[in-house]
Amino acid sequence: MKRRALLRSFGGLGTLLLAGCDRLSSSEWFPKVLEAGEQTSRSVQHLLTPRTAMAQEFTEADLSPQFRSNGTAMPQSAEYVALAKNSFVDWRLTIDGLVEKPQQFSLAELRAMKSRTQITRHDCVEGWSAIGKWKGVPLGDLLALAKPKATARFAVFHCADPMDDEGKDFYYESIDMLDAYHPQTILAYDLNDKTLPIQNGAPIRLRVERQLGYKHAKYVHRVELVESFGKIAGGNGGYWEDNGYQWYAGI
Ligand SMILES: Nc1nc2c(c(=O)[nH]1)N[C@H]1C(S)=C(S)[C@@H](COP(=O)(O)O)O[C@H]1N2
Ligand SMILES: [Mo]
Repeated sequence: MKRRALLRSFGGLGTLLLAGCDRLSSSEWFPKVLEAGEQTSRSVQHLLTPRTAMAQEFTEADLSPQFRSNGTAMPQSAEYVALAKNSFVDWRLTIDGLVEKPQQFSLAELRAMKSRTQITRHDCVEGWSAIGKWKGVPLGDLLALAKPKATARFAVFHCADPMDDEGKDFYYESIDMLDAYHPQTILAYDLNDKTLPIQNGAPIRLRVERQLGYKHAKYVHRVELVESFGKIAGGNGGYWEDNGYQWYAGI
């Protein structure tokens, strides 16, 4: 009972903070869920941390001469090779799992949707950075169409590139719903004003700008909403996480 009362007053504080933060909206953003009262107290802890801030954006003058490729440069599955051969005309993005309305999108459909363009710096833990211009669909817009269930806590990105010789252990990644709805979290189809090259994740790759390079899943073909990722692959929420890297790779 005590705890609930505390949470309630904390929720009130969140609303107050929110009201005072309207003017900051260009540098910070707040998910709509904050206005929903019931969820406010849970989200207040995010307000008190910098999770809602925008990643730094750069100008054309800052662009790296080229955006290098790291990890997989050409997925080896027969399915991917066939899709690539036909310019991804037959490729589909699936959004499923804990959603009311599972969705499928062709590349043309994604390109016809409202887009976001951002020039950001990519930081790889292997010791290199590059500034690139990304254009794509905000993941939040796609999730809005799929209508996540209340139990959905993470978005899992399933990729087309197998990481083992048997072709079974595919690259994957996951982020929480706060990052999923962040305005700079996009599924990018263009890099530096050109169609995203295969070496950088064609036909679409995740940009989750407040996290390190390995979170930016390339060759994404399925976004699955889950309550926990414990039963997926090694159970740690990502290919590199299963190999000892941090799940939350914030910068
Ligand atoms: N599917 C997939 N996504 C991936 C990787 C990968 O090997 N496969 N490598 C990750 C790592 S470690 C980095 S630094 C970036 C590299 O992106 P780039 O190839 O566009 O430079 O993609 C990330 N996403
Ligand atoms: Mo990386």
